[in-house]
Amino acid sequence: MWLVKVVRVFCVIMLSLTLITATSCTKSYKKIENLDETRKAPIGGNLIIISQFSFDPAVITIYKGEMVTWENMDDVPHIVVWEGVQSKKIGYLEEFKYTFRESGTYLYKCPIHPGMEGKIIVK
Ligand SMILES: [Cu+2]
Repeated sequence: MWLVKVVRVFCVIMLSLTLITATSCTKSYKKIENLDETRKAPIGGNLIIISQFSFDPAVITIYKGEMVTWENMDDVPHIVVWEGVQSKKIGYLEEFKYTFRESGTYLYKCPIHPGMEGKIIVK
């Protein structure tokens, strides 16, 4: 008789574990789905590295409302400028962040160093 009880308890535990696992899987799936819909924080981020007097990547495509970060790896300061916007001097290992609220094509440059140019396409 004790064996039947042990088997019954074991079955209840296994069933509970299955339900818990199924529920948590559904939840994490929904989270990923929501993230994809809003695209607020894409995997990898919108990071532009300033290195050896150039922007890498030179061209990026983002969605309206997303933030772009420029990080300077050069030991000289750079500035990021486009129509109506100018960053502070971005020193070595410093960052400049900007959130693009309007769609369009933004051509930017570093006014200190001719030839340093980049492009942000905002959809
Ligand atoms: Cu520069």
